[in-house]
Amino acid sequence: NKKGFIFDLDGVIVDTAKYHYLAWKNLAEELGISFSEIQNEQLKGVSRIRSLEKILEWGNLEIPQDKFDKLLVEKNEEYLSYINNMNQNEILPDAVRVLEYLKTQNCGIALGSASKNARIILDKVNLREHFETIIDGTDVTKAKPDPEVFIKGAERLNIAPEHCVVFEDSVAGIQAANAAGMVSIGIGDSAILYEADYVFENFKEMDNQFINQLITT
Ligand code: B16
Ligand code: MG
Repeated sequence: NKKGFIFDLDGVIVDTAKYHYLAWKNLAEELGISFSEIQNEQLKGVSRIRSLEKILEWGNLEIPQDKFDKLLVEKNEEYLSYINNMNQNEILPDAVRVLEYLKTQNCGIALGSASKNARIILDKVNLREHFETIIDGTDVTKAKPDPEVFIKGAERLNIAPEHCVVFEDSVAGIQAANAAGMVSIGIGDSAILYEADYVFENFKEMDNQFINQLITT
């Protein structure tokens, strides 16, 4: 059976989480809401709209819809200003090695991201051609932890969900992969990503032997 591998973007392929953090922090502070890295952890993998809703909840603040929409635009503009300066040096360690190895093993490779900016980011770091198909925030109606993004990825790869493996850095994303019936692999802190089937600090810690085991079982 051919295996499918679905990669999250932010926090797995590139470290854009730090740019989301900066942009959300500035926005929160403008609103007089404090915002910590611990809270930022809860926004990883979460859609843009839901992220702003959460920040407003934390600050106990209600705002009219037009202001809400304006803040979303502002946040994205600031985020894009950081993205604009990105280059290939910002690809996370060994992500390309794993992508290239999977290709030599004839596996299906997809991107499954909540971000509406996924294609812009992949182009910035010159990785777009590594993915057979891209599912991003413009393709889904239900955000992670809903499995929609990964189920769509499996469909596009034409591989059954039980033959797919997901790499994720977020709690919501691991939950989405589990709900999709896929093997979930956390990239990051095992204390945070304890719901994953396996956790690696980063791709450097993942050897080809482990990948072969995923391909053959
Ligand atoms: P955008 P991923 C997610 O990307 C980020 O982790 C999350 O922090 C962000 O709010 C979301 O994308 C939406 O991003 O504002 O660019 O549409 O981790 O699913 O690749
Ligand atoms: Mg992520």
